[in-house]
Amino acid sequence: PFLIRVMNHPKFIDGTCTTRFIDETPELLEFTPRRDRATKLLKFLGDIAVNGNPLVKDRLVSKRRDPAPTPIVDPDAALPKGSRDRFKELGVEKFAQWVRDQKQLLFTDTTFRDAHQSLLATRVRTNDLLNISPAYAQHCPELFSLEMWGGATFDTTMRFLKESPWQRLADMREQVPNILFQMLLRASNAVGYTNYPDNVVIAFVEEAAQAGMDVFRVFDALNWVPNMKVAMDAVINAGGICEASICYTGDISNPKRDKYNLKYYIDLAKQLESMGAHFLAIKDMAGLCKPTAARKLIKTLREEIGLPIHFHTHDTAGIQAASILEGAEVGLDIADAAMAPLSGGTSQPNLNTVVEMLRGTEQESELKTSAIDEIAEYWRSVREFYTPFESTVLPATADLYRHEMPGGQYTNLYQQAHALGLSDRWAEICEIYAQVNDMLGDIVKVTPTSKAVGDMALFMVANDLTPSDVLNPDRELAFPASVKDLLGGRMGQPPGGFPEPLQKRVMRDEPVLTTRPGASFEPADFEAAEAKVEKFLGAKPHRRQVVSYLLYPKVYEEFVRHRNEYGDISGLPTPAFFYGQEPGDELAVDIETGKTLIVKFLTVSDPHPDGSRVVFFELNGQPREVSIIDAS
Ligand code: 3PY
Ligand code: ZN
Repeated sequence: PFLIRVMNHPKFIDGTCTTRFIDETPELLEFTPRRDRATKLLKFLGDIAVNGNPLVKDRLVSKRRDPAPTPIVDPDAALPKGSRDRFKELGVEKFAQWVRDQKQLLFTDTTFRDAHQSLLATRVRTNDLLNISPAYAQHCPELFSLEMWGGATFDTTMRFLKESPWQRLADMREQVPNILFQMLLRASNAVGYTNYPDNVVIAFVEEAAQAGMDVFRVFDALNWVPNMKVAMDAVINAGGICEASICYTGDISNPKRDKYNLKYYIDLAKQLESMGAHFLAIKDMAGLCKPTAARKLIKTLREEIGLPIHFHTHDTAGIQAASILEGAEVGLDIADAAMAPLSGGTSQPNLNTVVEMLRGTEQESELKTSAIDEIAEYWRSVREFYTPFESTVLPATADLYRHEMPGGQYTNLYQQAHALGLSDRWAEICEIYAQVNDMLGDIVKVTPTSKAVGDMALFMVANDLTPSDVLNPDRELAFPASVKDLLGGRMGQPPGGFPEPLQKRVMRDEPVLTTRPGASFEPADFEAAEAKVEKFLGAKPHRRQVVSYLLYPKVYEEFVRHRNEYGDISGLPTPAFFYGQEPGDELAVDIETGKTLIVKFLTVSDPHPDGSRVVFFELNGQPREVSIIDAS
């Protein structure tokens, strides 16, 4: 049997809980009243015992049931000063200057966000992030930041894991007060797939900053600067660190690919600098920035602009560590990398080995080998929990440079193709993806534009359409909604606009936007949204809850429904969350200071005539049973 202490809100643990607590920690509004919690938790575990967790249905089974071992952390030791302390001490401008002036290559660890978004379908649970957080705070204060929020995580925490993204942020913040937190913000698309009204983007940024976010990496999926301004201003006004991105596509080392050439990127970077960015990110979402290109781009950026440069890449091609090293030699300030067990392939390059590769060089990192290797061991075990979400290994061939698919999309699109029975036509899908890009006039492909290109490619392959079939006005074709969004200008404008024949063909007589979408949207009605949320939440919502609803109305409502039924299940160990317990297994869940639930699973009865089964537990030594409808 395994016995695990499940993290609870540290403010409860350290006894600083006051009446102001709920105001400061609104994510707790989504908690159930205490007396119901045990019953709801048993109901959840009972349901898993009888019906299984639909999340892992028909998927490979994880064999790991033991907790992942964490490095030893002395809870009484003072935390070493880290990047966040320095930022607070210096203020943003001086902090950015410090980053630029110092010599070592700094690192952002992406394991908490992009690595599992790229490798494990963004399914890593808060509990697994929290269990290792204290070790980072103690042993890795030399990190520039932890990328741990934003991108797809906001949606997937609620949609699949039935967790509050706000609670994840607040709880990790408590555990790691000394290292900067970083998030990926899709500019006007916030953490969604389509442009939102400006007041939603602004409210989201304000709430994120308030909940503990420091560095906001802002990008627009078409590198369209007008679409970045609202989000960048919101970050600056909220006191955050504004890291504006240039999304890298094409190939600056190949003069034949001249749409996105060196001048294009430098001009873009200068615009972002003049808009008040504090840091500049090169966002190489598909891993296309070859070592020679990285050297040329980073060297020129260092000469042409005054901001620190942060390089993000995906290792899909297998050679991107070389791009980081080339960049480091010409003044790269910060690189993104992932802990070894969650690195490589469509994820980021390997943090542990890149750090070692720099030993003895002028850019040597101050990160300690023993500390990051021990933490890597933890992630190796954690990855074993997520076997159901491992994707088919898809080694990239040179065709990566043809289709230019982002790391996060590569395995995802393959899964979609598989679900449509098209996995044997994968190479063809990749080629059609490239042709769709050509038809669109060669655009930047990253969420959400990459989704539109992927949807169109699948649509064409599934219907055996060639590019000329698509343009043929005599064919009745129902184009995917994302493609209409893109060509209707609702994701913004690419350099040079969209090719007219395709745009006309897809949009027909429907209106096409050429101005900034956010400028023509009605502002969201927060009061009306608040009233709606209050109804299903059963309490007056905090602005964070209203923002969740405005970003993802259906997903948020369904999340609250789950929480009303089962309570907060984010503290359960991952094996129990996916598979329930074995008969005789015990687990311990701290629900608040001094209140621990010890849940021992005993057995499940045969079905009753009404289709229900009784699940027998011991709760803190007392027999308890719950009746669950067997859905099979
Ligand atoms: C996201 O938008 O989630 C991405 O990771 C894009 O690269
Ligand atoms: Zn990425």
